[in-house]
Amino acid sequence: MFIHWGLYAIPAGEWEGARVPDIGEWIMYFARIPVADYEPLAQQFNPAKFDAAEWVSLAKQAGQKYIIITSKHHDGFCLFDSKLTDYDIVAATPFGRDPLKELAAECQRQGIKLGFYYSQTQDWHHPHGHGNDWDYVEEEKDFAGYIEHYVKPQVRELLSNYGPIAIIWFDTPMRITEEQSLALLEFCHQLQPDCLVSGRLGNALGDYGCTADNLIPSRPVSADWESPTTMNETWGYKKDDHDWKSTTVLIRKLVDIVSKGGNFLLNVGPKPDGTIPKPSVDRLLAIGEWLQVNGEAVYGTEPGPIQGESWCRSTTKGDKTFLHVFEWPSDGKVEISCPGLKVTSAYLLGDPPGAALPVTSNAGHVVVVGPDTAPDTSDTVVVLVTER
Ligand code: FHN
Repeated sequence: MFIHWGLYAIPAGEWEGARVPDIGEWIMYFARIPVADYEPLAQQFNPAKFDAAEWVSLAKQAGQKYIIITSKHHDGFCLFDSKLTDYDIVAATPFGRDPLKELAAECQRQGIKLGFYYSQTQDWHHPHGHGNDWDYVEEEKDFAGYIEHYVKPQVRELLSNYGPIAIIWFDTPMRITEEQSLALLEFCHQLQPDCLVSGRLGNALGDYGCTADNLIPSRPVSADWESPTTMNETWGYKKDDHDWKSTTVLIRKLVDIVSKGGNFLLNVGPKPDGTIPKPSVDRLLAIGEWLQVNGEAVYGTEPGPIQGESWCRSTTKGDKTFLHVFEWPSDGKVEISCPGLKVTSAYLLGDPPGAALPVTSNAGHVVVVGPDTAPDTSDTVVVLVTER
């Protein structure tokens, strides 16, 4: 679960009565809002309905295995208690609590990993951070000093005060130099050797790769990678964005990504009151229900041998190949050509689970006969037990 939450949830895509196009968390940039006008949003930030236990439990019900939350996005507002600035949730808002502390405790309690998004280059509030050229003059900025005396100490706080952190998710590297990226990478590893550093640290450094937003590669990728994905068109909450992807689309994205060896980092943009929008909750719960039945074909699997078909995807684990059928054939006859694939038996993971299906397997041509109508219109998983 990716969580984009910050002051931008208050304007929610609208500034001075006008809609601001594009992604919600960029409102300060797109509307060129001066720091002096944006900063006071903090006085309104009072998410009384925020409940860390509920968020973590939702992620778990959705079948998600890790949470990444914005500790500081490009607007510079810190969603954690930082000694480096007063522009943080504890010092600057009536809320006065540290949600990252509460989430860290809940993640420990409920047994799920926690990571922090941190915008290392862009900071539109800090006079020396990158990106704000409407309040400050880019050429006059001491970017190196900002990295050394602000970014690093904040990263130290994040990796010292919240227990074990699974991932530090840097983003939009832009002007960061190779030397600065490398120093940050080593710094994170010194502080928490088991913490992964995202590939958006910059300069081709980091512990794993990340696709562009909402992008899925066309073929399997053998390195470790992740695809960050929105449920609608924005990361941060926008009240007028109702362009929700359907549950079927999201399940198929998850499966497409896993069938190519990646992780799905699916975003929610909570509201300023601390609640997660209902369309997001509904989709997460539906994905979780699908995973309850079909999780075996997702978790801990590798890309399967059948690739490049539009109607299906495949994953594999041990002696099983999981065929994910998106478009179920109208006669119920599922046919695959896959050289070398020798199938000894087949069954459905779902409805009715485990019942053997008639199967023939000749020289890599496999035919499984299932029901006439799709058992699951999003993705029916046929388990092919193979000869090893
Ligand atoms: O600029 C950000 C954007 O606001 C959002 O955080 C996404 C998430 O992957 N990353 C950047 C754009 O790629």
